[in-house]
Order: sequence, then C-alpha cells, then structure tokens
Amino acid sequence: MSYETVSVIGLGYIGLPTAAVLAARKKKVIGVDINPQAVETINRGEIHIVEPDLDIVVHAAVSEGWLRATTQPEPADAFLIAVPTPFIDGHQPDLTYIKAASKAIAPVLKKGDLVILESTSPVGATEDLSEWLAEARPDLTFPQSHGEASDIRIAHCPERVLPGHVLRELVQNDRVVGGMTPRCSEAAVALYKTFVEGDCIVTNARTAEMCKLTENSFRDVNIAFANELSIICDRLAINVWELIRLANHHPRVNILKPGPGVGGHCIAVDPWFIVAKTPEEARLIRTARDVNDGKPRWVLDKVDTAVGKFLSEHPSKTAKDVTIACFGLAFKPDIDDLRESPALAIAQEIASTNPGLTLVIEPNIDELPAAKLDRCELVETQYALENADIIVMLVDHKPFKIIAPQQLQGRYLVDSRGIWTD
Ligand code: SAJ
Repeated sequence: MSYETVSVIGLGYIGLPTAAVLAARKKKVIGVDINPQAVETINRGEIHIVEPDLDIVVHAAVSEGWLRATTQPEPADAFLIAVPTPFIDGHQPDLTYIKAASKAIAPVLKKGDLVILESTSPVGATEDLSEWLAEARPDLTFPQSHGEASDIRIAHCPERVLPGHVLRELVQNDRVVGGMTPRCSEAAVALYKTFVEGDCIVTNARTAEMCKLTENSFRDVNIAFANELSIICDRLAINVWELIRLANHHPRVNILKPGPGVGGHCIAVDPWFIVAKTPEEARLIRTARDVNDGKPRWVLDKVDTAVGKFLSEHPSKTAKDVTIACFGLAFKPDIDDLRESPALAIAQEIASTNPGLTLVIEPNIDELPAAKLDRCELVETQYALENADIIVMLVDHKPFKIIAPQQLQGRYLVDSRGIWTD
C-alpha cells in the first residue's frame, strides 16, 4: 500500500503539524480547512498557530511544493480527519465538525481510499463517520456492511502529542491504530509508518477511541487527587508540595502536581466523553472533573482571605486601595495558549470583583485578549512585585521560578502552583 497523495482535513494544532511532517517525507499533501485566512497563511509558507519549529517545517514543505492548502476537498489516496470535538450543553460530545468533514470529503472518495479519524472522539464516533460516508456515497461499500471486502477502509488513530512538543512526539510516540476491520488497520499502519518511528499498535476502532479518552482521564484523575490533597493539606497545615515529593519517593507512587485547576482543550474535555456514554458507571471520572473544575473557586476564596487579612492589618486602607497581581494566564507553563485556562478565569473573576487595581503578568503574550480582561493592566514582573499587595501565582512559567524570595517579602501570597512555597 502506498499513499502518494494524502489529504489532511482540519489544519489546527494537530492537522497542520501532521500535514507538514507527511510533506517532509515527500508525500503530496493537500491540507483542507474551512478557514480561508488559515489556508492563505499556510500557502504563503507561514503558520497561524503557535508551536515550536512548525514555521520552519511548514515553510519548507510549501516552498518545495509538497504541501498546499485549500478550502475545498480534492481527491487523494488517504484522508486524515483532525477537526475539533468540543462538548455542548450538559457535557455532551459535539460531533458536528466530524460530520461536516465527512460530508465534505464524501464526493471525492474513490474505491481503495483510506479514511482515518484522528480527532479525539467518544466511543462509536468512527462507526458514525463511516455511516455518514456510506449515506453520502451509496455507490461505494464500507466496512460496517462489507467488512474486509469494502471499497473504503476506515480507522481511528487518536493523536496523543503534547502541545509544545508536537513535532517530536508526532514522530517518536507510539500510535494506537484501530481499524474497523484488520485490513483497515493494516492500511492505516502503512500510512503512519511513513513518518512514525514509534510502534504502531493495532486494535479495533472502539478500543482506540476509548484508549485516548482513558489516557487523558487517567491524568485528570491523578491531578484531581493532587488537587484534593492540596485542599486537605491546607486544612491540616501541611505543605502539600513537600508531602507529594515525599510520597513520590515510594517506587510505586507518582502523584502529579496540584494547581489552580485543569485547563486546555483535552484533559478538561475528554473525560466527559466517557461520562456522557456511561453516566451511571463513570463515577470516579466524573468526580475528578468536578474536583478539578472546583479548584479555581477554592483559589479565589484564598484570595478573598488574603485581602481580608491585608485589610485587617492595614486599618487605614479600604478595598479600593488593594492591588492584586495575577502571575500567569496561560493554561499551562511556558506556552501562550489561553484557551480554557483556569488562570485566565481566576484573573477575570478577580478583576471583576476587586474594586482596587488588578495587575496581570504573562510573559508569553504582548497584549491582553480583547474584552476578556478590560479591567486589568498587563505589566512586567518587576512592576508587579513592587506594586502589588497580594500576589496570586497561577502559572509556573520559567521566569517566575527565578524570582528571589526577598522580592516577595511583605506581600500576601496565594501560590496555587507551589513554586514559592515548595
Ligand atoms: N496540570 C496540573 N498538574 C500537573 C500536570 C498538569 O494541574 O501535574 C494541568 C496543566 O496546568 C493544564 C492541564 O493540567 O492546565 C493539562 O495539561 P497537560 O500538560 O497535562 O496536558 P495537555 O492538555 O497539554 O495535553 C494532554 C496530553 N495527554 C496526556 O499527557 C495523557 C497529550 O499527550 C495529549 O495529546 C493531549 O492532552 C490531547 O491532545 O489530548
């Protein structure tokens, strides 16, 4: 099986790096995205997302003619779908983008083509995709009705790369490949083997879907355990950071780190796909989500307590005189991504309730997102350290870790990441 032309549908954080890596292996890659600005940017050899070194790889792929972007699907030998799967009201998975992608590629499908769903999906989504394709193309046969003899092969191969390390992890990580039939898996493995150095491990589509959800739920449950410990330790006057460090010396214990909550578009979302399918059974997974979603409120209560202490120790001051500095807005350290960030939500809430000045320090952005933080000032670290009464540590960015303890003296600290109280 050889795939000379590969189409990647959805040129976002996963689709664009995957398209670029395939193009670097001298596959003709047609990238498809509904956003014309993204398409234009890519065709200029530039990128519209932030990911280390991606600009260089995309620039080379476009200028050498291996990668081209378009808004309209074109015929190809393999189609790789990497569109978003958010949730809607009540934490139900929203498959609208997968459905739209399947409707868009159906007209250009031909006998022998391979279709891979990479988007993180609830169990059963690959079968749904195959059904939508079959409805649109009654002249072709699909695995759900024709098994190994089908004209089109369908597989799920979830992406598992870590933002910030995407190009390395795309190549080095093992891949779980879940075909709707063994032949579908074999076809998908042949494609991934063109750029994956890790193992391609074969299973069925439903197990592959559940595997991705399991990985992110495992991390969510572990972080929820750490977050719950931080709340318990606060009650019991124990330093949770020291406690976790000590416990992790045990050869079979590995507790992750507490924080202000879990952000991003993966770990805070994917566990809900399991809960939505099996609400009665997924009790621990749901509780972990609730614990992590509740952590920003707990941090805000700590800020209120700090403000109360400050005012009782400075009787000449009123709430209007209190300056609060929020260190970090991104959803995790050393990135500029503010999507679903608990730090951003906390800073917004502080800014909307604090009658005094709210300062924000985020070394990875140049301006505050419009309308989101209109009552805040984006300032440099030094200015915040000199002017803040209350310091709220929200994201453990590298530049914050080197702040000397004497620079924090006399300030009221709420350190949700434990970088100054470790
Ligand atoms: N976090 C903590 N404590 C920790 C680790 C993380 O509070 O000890 C928080 C982070 O601050 C952040 C959130 O969790 O707010 C998620 O960050 P992350 O680094 O754990 O994960 P993501 O969302 O950037 O990427 C995850 C990865 N999944 C796993 O590690 C199992 C990645 O491999 C997946 O490809 C990605 O989700 C995805 O696309 O699903």
